[in-house]
Amino acid sequence: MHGSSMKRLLTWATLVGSMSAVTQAACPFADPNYLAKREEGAQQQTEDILEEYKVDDSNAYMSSDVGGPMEDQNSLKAGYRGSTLMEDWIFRQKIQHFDHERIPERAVHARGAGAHGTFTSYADWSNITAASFLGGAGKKTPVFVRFSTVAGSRGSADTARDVHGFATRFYTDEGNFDIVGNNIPVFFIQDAIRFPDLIHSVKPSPDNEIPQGATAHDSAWDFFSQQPSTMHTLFWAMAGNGIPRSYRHMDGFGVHTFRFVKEDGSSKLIKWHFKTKQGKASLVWEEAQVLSGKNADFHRQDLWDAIESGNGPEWELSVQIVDEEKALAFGFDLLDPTKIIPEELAPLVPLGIMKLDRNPTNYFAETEQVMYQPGHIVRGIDFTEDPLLQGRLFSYLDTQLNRNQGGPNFEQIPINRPVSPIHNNNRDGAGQMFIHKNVYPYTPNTLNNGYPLQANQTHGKGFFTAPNRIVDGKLVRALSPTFDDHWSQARLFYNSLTRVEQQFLINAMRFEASHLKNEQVKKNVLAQINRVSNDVAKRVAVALGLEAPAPDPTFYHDNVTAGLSIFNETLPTIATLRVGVLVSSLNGGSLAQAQQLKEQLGKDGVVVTVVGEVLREGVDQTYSAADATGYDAVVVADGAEGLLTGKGSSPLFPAGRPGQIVVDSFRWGKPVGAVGEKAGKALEETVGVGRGEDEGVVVGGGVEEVVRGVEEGLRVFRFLGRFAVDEGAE
Ligand code: HDD
Repeated sequence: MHGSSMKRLLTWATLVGSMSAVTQAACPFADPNYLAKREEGAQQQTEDILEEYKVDDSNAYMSSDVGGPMEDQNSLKAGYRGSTLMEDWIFRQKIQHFDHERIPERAVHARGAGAHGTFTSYADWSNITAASFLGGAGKKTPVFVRFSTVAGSRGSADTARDVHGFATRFYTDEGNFDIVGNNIPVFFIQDAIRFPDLIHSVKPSPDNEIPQGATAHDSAWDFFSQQPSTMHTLFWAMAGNGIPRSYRHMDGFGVHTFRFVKEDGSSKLIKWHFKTKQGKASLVWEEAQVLSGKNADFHRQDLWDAIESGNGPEWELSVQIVDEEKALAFGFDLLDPTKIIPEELAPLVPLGIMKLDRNPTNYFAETEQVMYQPGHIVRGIDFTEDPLLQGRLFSYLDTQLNRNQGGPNFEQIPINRPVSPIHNNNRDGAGQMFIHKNVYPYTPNTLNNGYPLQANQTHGKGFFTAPNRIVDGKLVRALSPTFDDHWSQARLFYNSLTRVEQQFLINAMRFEASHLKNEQVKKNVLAQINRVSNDVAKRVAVALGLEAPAPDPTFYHDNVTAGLSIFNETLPTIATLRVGVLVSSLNGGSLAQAQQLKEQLGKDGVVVTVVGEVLREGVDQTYSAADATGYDAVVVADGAEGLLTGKGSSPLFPAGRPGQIVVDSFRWGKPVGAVGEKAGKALEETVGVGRGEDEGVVVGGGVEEVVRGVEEGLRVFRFLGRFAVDEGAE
């Protein structure tokens, strides 16, 4: 038995022992089954908690929904050519089921992908929280994480520029705990009552449903510019955070300030951070746009493949901790979800590690039916009065009712069930899965000896809210004046980026604003950006052919903070990154070299795809299917030079495709390499630079030199020197 589980059992046994002296009959925890079930919950930790619900069709005969055998797949007719009979209930059952296969897609975050994994606590954190999943070194808790984009519908492309959802469920031994967060630590609005307005403005136009999964339209920017609380989040989304390289290469945040509550009831304010162990990385915008067409499933595919290859992604779960009295001490309000706490003011305390290592068995049953709620908290964690969070506590519960066709039993769906036992007086409802034996489903009762008893902190570990929390005040329908500054932190974010990232952000704003038709909206947008930075406003204005606004300096400052740039650190691992090796399928030497490259790069977990004119042994993909978006780096093998320069044009692939793969890779800042003199020369001709002339271009050497160079290049990930920056940019 796991050490901490043993300790847990002892603790509970001791508790039960002492309670039995009080009143044996009235104590639910004296029930040996209760303990066994609870312990079983803890034991299941690393196992597949859904195993018992899985259906295995191998070696089975087909049966109807009520278990009778089904013979064939023709409907029952009056004669071979006759009409179908109403009495054909097999037909009716099958078609009826099909007609009801869909549940409403999520109103937001409809597009997503999920995976199972485990959270392992680094230590016993009872000095800061009573949350049991943080209660021991090495303690393991199963998790299910769903990543998503916000605006697009269920079939939209993964790489649309958007905030990304990062929702995590911990199946703790004291119930389900969800962190329903994003990959951006702040949010657009400060009061949940404005959420429908935000979403109506970013969703497609109500008349023609255009554009899908994109904010480049008047209504979104009209709202952003009229609701300046959006500025900070908007700046994050316009930078690389809106277009991550993969779900694995982004951080996650709980966004709101929450509370940690200790056994003694005392509490502190906290913010949740999931820090990616893969390193942060982002696509470049044009690449993301091409990907939307070439591979709309890019992110879900990446997550799936990484897990299947045994390289499941990891995140370190950390918190920033602040004393309750300091909620206003930093010059902004910790209840305001548009603010970060700069790491210099409250360092990250790493609590444990989360690893995702198992793909779902069934997308609908798991990823589509998982129903997260910020209201799913466990003992030891509490809310704050953040008005955005408060509103979410209603919205998610309500939305799950809608998604479960009005039935209240959605928590009984396998992916939503806790691993701890459920005992309460909630009854009936559509799709009730439990058969309750208790015929006295009310509290208080004497007829069932008081069961199920109400828990309290001594018996059954009761509280969900910090006992010392005081909430009072006069009724006001307004936001706190401490929420008023919408620009200083947007500027802090901008100041903290590298120069090229700043340019990417400006380019993104130019792209979005260029799609605006209404002149007044454009001017309003510039006015808001100008409150953050005159530099940004001027540079966006130039592209729009509008006059640059005069500085509006009230919120200007030169402060920077750590940890916000995506590009200023190298990646800690290159495992699972993808390299395309371009060969000529007909050239044996080229193929042999590709194998060498594959073996050597494969040692570090890099995934190599060999691309040739036709599929044959040693060739994984054809040029007709290949594209620069499919790889993080490309290498031209000896023998492919003719294809690259276009001399070897062929009907087997679109004109110029091999050269285009190299050119696009180079333009998008990826490492490119070529083995040997001839391939090296062809690569130089194609991208216009040769050995030593550009970082990240490795030409002419042998296989080993190219492998080394490409690996170094992958760690850098994108060579920012290749991107043009506005002349005179500050
Ligand atoms: Fe939300 C889904 C994250 C504000 C209402 N939200 C949803 C999901 C994520 C977030 C990750 C997808 C969960 C999944 O994968 O199933 N939402 C956030 C964050 C917010 C936020 C980080 C601000 C800090 N959301 C927010 C507000 C409201 C909602 C203010 C409503 C007042 N969100 C919803 C929803 C969704 C949802 C309509 C759609 C599907 C669902 O809940 O389960 O209720």
